[in-house]
Amino acid sequence: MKRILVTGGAGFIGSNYIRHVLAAVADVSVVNFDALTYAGNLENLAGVDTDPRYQFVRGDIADKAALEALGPVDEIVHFAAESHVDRSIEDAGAFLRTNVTGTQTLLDFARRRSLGRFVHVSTDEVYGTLGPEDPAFSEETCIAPNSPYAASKAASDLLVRAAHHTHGMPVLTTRCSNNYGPFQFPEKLIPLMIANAMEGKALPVYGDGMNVRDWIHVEDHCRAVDLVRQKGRIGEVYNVGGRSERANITVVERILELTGRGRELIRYVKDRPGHDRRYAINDAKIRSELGFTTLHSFEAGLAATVQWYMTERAWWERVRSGAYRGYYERMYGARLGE
Ligand code: NAD
Ligand code: TDX
Repeated sequence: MKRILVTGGAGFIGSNYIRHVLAAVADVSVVNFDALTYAGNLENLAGVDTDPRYQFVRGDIADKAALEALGPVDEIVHFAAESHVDRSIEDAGAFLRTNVTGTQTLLDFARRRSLGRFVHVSTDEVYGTLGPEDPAFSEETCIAPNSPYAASKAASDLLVRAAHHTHGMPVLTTRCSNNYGPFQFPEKLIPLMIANAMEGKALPVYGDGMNVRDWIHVEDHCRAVDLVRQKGRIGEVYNVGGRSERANITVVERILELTGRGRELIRYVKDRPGHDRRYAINDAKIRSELGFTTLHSFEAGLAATVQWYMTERAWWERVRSGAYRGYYERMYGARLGE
């Protein structure tokens, strides 16, 4: 049985990945290593946390001693990051510490232990921005990050690349477009708009609302990451996309329809500084080399996601109120004597 160290497994994509891999692959177990920042929520793993193949360890990827204290692991899937662009514009400090120093600390740990595959989960934002007629980002597109978040992720990609070239480490990198789906923190566009619409609050649309993102359902991204973990070629980068480019305003209008609210909730607000205009992904490589396909259309996936936020209203209300932050103490604190 392979033991996978999943960093950032209490976040949006990491928790979906743990659910996916434990359900889809019989002979793996998972150590979820997560610092539980504001974005980490163990309630995302409710139900999975009783699986005997699952273990949670609270720790920081930039903390060498915390990593060293881990028991045996075979492979790493690295999701842990500061992930929100607007926060990086306010203060880039945590982004450098976690995304850059943390990734190097994790690489050093993997090298000391001579671990197997190290999958680095990156983003299409490292490629910068596109004009309306530009061809989509391929793996050959030059890195040109525009936000402190994207720059910190690009730095981590280069450190991962260097670990392969210098030390021969068995690394693989994925660069995915915008994810949506269950358990996404309601600071990102889609869950923020759904929650605000449900509460009858204003929906803040940056700039002219015509910025374009390529949306992929989080389950499709998780399947792609695990395909790369199992079958990807060592040292390679794989783009992952949803082939669903949409202008932000189109997404917001559809959320209003799905929640039964009107356009009067839309507020055009001051634009994000340095706001990337368009992301689009050329995903020919992962499709032709590894046979990847997406299973969710954006229309059906968005409708299902709105339905999830309606059914799981208690989940995001606890996030918004801050109540979710007590979960660790209740579940683990007493047992650990913390
Ligand atoms: P998220 O913000 O929801 O979760 C991040 C998780 O990492 C949290 O559980 C947090 O507690 C943990 N974490 C943060 N700093 C840590 C540290 N120093 N040590 C240990 N754990 C730490 O993020 P997400 O949206 O799930 O994104 C996961 C990964 O996927 C990130 O690397 C992100 O760059 C990448 N990505 C995200 C998207 C997207 O649309 N959300 C798209 C492409 C790539
Ligand atoms: O309130 C908002 N209003 C708005 O118009 C928010 C939060 C966002 N937006 C716009 C900005 C973007 O054009 O919506 C678009 C999507 O914004 P985010 O959800 O913040 O995502 P983005 O900046 O595109 O970055 C996301 O995709 C790539 C993730 O947050 C990253 O972690 C990932 O790497």
